[in-house]
Amino acid sequence: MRVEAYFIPTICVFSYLLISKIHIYNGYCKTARRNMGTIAFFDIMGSSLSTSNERFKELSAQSGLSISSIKMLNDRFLTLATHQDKTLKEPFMTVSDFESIPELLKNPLGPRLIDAFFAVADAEQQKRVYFADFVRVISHFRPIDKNVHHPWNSREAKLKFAFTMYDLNKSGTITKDEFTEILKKMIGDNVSAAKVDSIAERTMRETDGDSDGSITFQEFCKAMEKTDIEQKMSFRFLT
Ligand SMILES: [Ca+2]
Repeated sequence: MRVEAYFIPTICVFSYLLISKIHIYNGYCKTARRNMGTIAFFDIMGSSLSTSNERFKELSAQSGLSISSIKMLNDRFLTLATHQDKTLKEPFMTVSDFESIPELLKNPLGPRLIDAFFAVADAEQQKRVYFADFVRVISHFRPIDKNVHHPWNSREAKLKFAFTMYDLNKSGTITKDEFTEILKKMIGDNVSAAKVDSIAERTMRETDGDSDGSITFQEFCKAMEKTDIEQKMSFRFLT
């Protein structure tokens, strides 16, 4: 098996979980919104209709997501965010909001998935995920637009996101221990410790270009060079 294959399953697990959850919720929210009426829906956001539209347009330019996808994500976000910043009048999510999603708790990679949301700019420091952070993380799973550049939705942004999943202490490099920890969670208890170690050993050998014991983002990109990350990390419905 090619070495980058071991980096891909995490991405698949992550995206599958996240997206399927949104699918389920999308159906639910459509019904809820129909019941509440559009105006009530915007009232919940704590901002006027026109402010919301302006903001959605901004997020759309950054992420490449369509306005309707952003509205769909907003529905999802509002059902999850139980906190409100009183000054900004903006809802935000904390770790406990993410932990209230049973599918995330059940998944062995759950804590990593939650971490990924807090790894985006500003969110980590404040331990808060605002709607823009939420959109930013999800937009990594949108197919890339070849003609227009969207900063949150490029090949590099996708690779960076995948890299962050393995860089547990956010030092900017992946060590063998970090890789082993994720690998164990991915392939479960059915594989012997010796086998896990030999996979980790081989992955490090083939990815760590200068053999200094850790994988930099550049080395990671090199190993993923031939990987169709656009295809592996994209969901056609997320437009
Ligand atoms: Ca290295």
